[in-house]
Amino acid sequence: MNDAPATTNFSPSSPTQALVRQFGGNAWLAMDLLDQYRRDPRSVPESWLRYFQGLDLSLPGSQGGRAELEQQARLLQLIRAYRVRGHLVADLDPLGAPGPAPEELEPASYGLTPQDHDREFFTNGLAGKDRGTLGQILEVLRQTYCRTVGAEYMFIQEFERREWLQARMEASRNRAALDREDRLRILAKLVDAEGFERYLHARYIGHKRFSLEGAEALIPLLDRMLSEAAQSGLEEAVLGMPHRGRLNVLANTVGKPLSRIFAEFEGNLDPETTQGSGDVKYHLGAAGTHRAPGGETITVTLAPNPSHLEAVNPVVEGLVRARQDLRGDLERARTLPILLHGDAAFAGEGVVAETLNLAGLEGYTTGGTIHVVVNNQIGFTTLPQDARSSTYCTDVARMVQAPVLHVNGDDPEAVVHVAALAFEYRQRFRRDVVIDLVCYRRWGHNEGDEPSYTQPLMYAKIHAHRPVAESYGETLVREGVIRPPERAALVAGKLAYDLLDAREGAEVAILRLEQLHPFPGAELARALQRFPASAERVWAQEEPRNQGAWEFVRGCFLDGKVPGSAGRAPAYAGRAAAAATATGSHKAHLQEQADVVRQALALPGPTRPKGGGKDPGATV
Ligand SMILES: Cc1ncc(C[n+]2csc(CCOP(=O)(O)OP(=O)(O)O)c2C)c(N)n1
Repeated sequence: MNDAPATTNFSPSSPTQALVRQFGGNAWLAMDLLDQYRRDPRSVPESWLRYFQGLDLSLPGSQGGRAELEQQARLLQLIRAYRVRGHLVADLDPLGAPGPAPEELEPASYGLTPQDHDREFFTNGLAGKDRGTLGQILEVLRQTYCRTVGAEYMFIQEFERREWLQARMEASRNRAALDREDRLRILAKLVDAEGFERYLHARYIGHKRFSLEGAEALIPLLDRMLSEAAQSGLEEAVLGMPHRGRLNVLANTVGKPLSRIFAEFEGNLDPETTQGSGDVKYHLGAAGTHRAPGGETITVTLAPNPSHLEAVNPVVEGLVRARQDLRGDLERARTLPILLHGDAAFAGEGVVAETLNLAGLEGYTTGGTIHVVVNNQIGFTTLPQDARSSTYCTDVARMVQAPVLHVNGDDPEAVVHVAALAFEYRQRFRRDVVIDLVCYRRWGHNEGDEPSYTQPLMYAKIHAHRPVAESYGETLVREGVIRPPERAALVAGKLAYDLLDAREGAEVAILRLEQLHPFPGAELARALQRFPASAERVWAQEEPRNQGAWEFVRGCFLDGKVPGSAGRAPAYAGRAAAAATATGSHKAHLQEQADVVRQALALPGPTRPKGGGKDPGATV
């Protein structure tokens, strides 16, 4: 834009609008020149002098024109304020509402009033457009920066990285484009995450498992990140993580067989630990294969770690660096380090900063680490305000100019969006990036602690808060993605896993009843309220009909211990009555087991053995 156009080709209703219409994305350059022209007409090149004279000879003295220009400048400041500080009012905490908007995010602070709502401004490329009304501009900004994703990236000095993130986030409004299959996969991962913890909770009462509950979105997050990596042809991801959710990641991300995890609960104690504390299972590593929806695979390795929080970080970097060097992966594009952290540990442990500091050093770099902070807003019994001086637990990462994507763990679609964005950023720029998964901790630090003693208010909220699998499932029902389950299968013990495995395509909800005494009648009634009154209910068990919990559960329904069930008991799906606990033939046992699953899920299959099957006489 060296020379001005020969003529103005419009009627100049206002100088700003005139320049925006004529120059589009370059209008700001013309505005700068106009500014100069106003101060001293002789300071601009001859062609521009003529151009501005042709535009409107009265402009330099025109009060209306000056006010308009100033307003435009303030509007650009407002856009910048949202990009810098929008995260402060984003809806990030599943347990609370965002705080009030600071003054610098109020349009009024920029002289803009509701009357300006439909007025068009120059935006300089917001969401890929150069112009928009104030209403449209605010909508883009609030959707992108103030919903369930909060982005900190404007401190990045490198223009290209900042622009790339900005363009990606604003064009998508920080939301993933997901089809039905994607959404079903997210739901399945949430259900797997929750189901795993619930099973351990009931089966190994009082055992430490450092539950992931409250942060179940971590499982779809890792699923999406690893799927992106597999689709991009990466060979391996090496993970390092602390105790929180480790068993869940081993089971649902790395694919460690459940039988091995359960075996470790049943007695494998580490003789090295104090009094054989049973912590060994939180220190073990494992390797497995992740399969993306399209079938692509990637090796996933979880590094073993000691109890010392964050000590595994440089170890993972070393493992990755060695693998990259051995593979001749000089671009550091085929092996990906992923580090998981707790919020208190990320802010408090010096080794975090030390490891971040290695990221850009030629001798140590691994081409960018993706950090995921499982931010349950508490460290043991310490709340954030007593644990750190920074606003966010992730602030240390700003030291290396890593962008930070805060995301509400109760919005799994936003979570998978930031997972994909972080991966794409890492691959493109080979730099560290941080996801702050804001969530909560449903139980105590470990399952032996009672957190209500120290955090009564927080835990009153948590007790009333629904698991994300439930709320997301309801969202999908409401949006017509899935139909509400027509029928519910009640089940106890490990049969639930056989049902979950076989459930695909069946419109059956599986309710695990993991406590039989005292009978949780009120809780069960609440769970059953989610289904239509006409929905069929089935009690499924592995034991023969005259054994197991069937008679007891049936009695509880008939005796009115399940409010609202009006004496209506579930039907029976299981084996026929028998004197022995099992047939004695492995083959026959497996056939029977498959039949129990089919009955419970109302799937087509062979006729049931005489005396077994659903019990239509259960309704009274
Ligand atoms: C280096 C080190 N310091 C202290 C501890 C003791 N410790 C174990 S868990 C924990 C709290 C961790 O909180 P956070 O990082 O938020 O993780 P969360 O358990 O909440 O997921 C502490 C201080 C430790 N294991 N290692």
